[in-house]
Amino acid sequence: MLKKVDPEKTETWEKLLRYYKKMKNIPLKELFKDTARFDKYSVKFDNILLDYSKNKIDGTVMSLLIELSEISGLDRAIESMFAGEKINETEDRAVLHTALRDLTNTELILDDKNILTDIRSVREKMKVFSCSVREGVFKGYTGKKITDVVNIGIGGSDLGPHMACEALKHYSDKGPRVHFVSNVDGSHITETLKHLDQETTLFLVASKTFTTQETMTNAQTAREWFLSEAKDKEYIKNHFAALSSNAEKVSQFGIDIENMFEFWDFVGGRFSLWSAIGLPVAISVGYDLYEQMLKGAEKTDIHFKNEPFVRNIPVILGLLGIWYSDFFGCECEFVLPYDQYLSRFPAFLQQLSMESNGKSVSRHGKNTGYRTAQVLMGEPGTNGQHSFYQLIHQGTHMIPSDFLCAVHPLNPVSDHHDKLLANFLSQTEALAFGRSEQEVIEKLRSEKRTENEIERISPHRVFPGDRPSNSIIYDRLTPDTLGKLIAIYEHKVFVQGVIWNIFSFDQWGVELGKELAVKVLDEIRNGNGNESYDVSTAGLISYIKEKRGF
Ligand code: G6Q
Repeated sequence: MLKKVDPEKTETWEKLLRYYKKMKNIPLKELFKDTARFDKYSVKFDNILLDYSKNKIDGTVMSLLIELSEISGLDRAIESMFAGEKINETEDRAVLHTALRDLTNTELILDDKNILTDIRSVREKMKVFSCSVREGVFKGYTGKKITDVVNIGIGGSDLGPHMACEALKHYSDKGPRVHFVSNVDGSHITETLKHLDQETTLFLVASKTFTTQETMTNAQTAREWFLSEAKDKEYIKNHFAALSSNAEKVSQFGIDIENMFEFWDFVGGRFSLWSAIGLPVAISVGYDLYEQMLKGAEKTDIHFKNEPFVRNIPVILGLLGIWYSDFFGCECEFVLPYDQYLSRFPAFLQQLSMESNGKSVSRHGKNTGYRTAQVLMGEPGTNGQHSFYQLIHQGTHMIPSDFLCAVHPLNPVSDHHDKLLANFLSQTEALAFGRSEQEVIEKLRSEKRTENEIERISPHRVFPGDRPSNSIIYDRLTPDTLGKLIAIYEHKVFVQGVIWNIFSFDQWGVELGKELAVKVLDEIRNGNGNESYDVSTAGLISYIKEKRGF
C-alpha cells in the first residue's frame, strides 16, 4: 500500500521552501556559468536523451527533491504498483497497465490467478484478428475487404489509440484507414460515416464498462447506419467488434462474443492503450509494430524500476513538475512536440495528468492545501510558435515546458528537418537566456534606428529569459520510441501522485456532471418541470425549450 505522508509537513519541504527563496533570484544565465551543467543535468536512456539543465535547479535542489521522494515512500510505491497491490484504494483495485506490456514469460498473481496468461491470450487474439483484417481474410457481409475501421470510444478508450495511430501513421501503409468517433455530438459520427461504405467498414466499440452514454449512443447510430443497408442483424458479427470488460452488455448489443476483446478492472481507462483498447493501432500498423510499442514501454518500466532516482527520467520529470507547481507556483505546463506525428500527444497527456492528479483531497482524506497537477496543454512546434509562445516568452506567467524532437526525420524532405531542429533548439535557448535591454538597444542601433525610436520600442523587445524547459530528443519516432515516451509520462504522473499524497488512479471528479446530465436529459426530452434547478440552469433550459418550440 502507499505510504501516507503529507509532503508539506516534512522537514524536506521546509528546506525546499527556504532554498526556493534563494534559487528564484538566481537567473539561468548565472547557473550556466557552470560549464559542466549539461553533463550534470542530462540523462540518456537507450535512444532518448533528456536535457534538464535549463531548469532553475542546482545540486542542492535535486538532492532535496530526491529526498522528498524517498520520504514519500516512492521506492516502495513503485514496487507496490508493479506487484499488483491494490493501490487504487478508493476503487479497491490494482493498477497493472504495466502487466499488459510485460512480454516476459513469467507470472503475476492477482486474486489467485496468473493474469499474464489471460493477457497473453487476448494479445494472441488481437494478433490473429488484426492480421486477418489487414490481409482481407476477415470480410464484410458481401465478401469485400475491410477498408475503414471506426473506433467508437471516449476518454481513455479514445485518446490513447487515437494518439498512437496518428503517431505511427508513417508505418500504416497497407492497413485500412482508421477513424475515431468520440463526441456525442451527432456531427462527429455523421461526418465520419459520410464517406464510408457499409460493406467495407468495421466498427470497434471501445468501452470498458459498455455503458458510457456517448459511446453507446454513437454505437447505436453506427448499428442503425449499418443495418439501413445490410438489413440482416446476422451481419453485425462481420462489422462490429467490442473492446470491453463487460461481456453481458456486449452480447446484449448484438456483438458476437467471439469478436470481443477483453480487458480487466486492473487497467484504468487512461492507461488502457496497452490492453485490447490498442486494437486499432494493431490493425493500423500491423501486430508486430504494435508489439514493438509495447516493448518500448516495457523498457521504460525496467528503467523506472531499476535506475537510481538521480538518473531516472520519470522521477526527474515528476520532481521538476513539483518544484515548479508547489514552490514557484506555476499553474500551467506545456508539452511541445516538434514532431507532427505527435500532434495528439498533448491531448493524451492532458487526460493522463489532469485526470490522475487534478485532485485536492489527500490520501488522508483531508484537503491538500498545496498545489497538485498543473494545467497541461500543448501543440506541435512550430505551430505553437506562431500562436501562444508570445506568452511563454514575454507573458506574466512562468510556464515550464517540455520540448520533444527527433534527430532524424521520418520524411526527409529537402531541408525541413534542419529547420525544425533549428527552431526546437532556439526556442529553449531564447526562453532560458532571453535578450537584455542592452542587447536590444545595440541591435536597434545596428539597424540604424533613431534614438527616439529606440527608446520607444526597446522595452517591448526585451526578453526576460529565465524560463525553464526540458528537451527530450529521440533518434526517430519508431513504435518502440513512442512506447517509451508514453510510459515515461505515465510514470511521471505516478511519481507526482505518490509525492502529492493523492490517489492518482480514480476520477470521481467526472461523476457529478454525468449524474446531473441524466436529470437534464429527461427535461430536454420530455419537457418536465424545471423548478428544482438553480435560476441560471432553469433560465437556460427555458430558453432552449422556447427555441425548440416546447
Ligand atoms: C479514464 C477514465 C475515462 C474512461 C471513459 C470511457 O481513466 O476512466 O476517461 O476511459 O469514461 O469509459 P469506458 O471505456 O467505460 O466507456
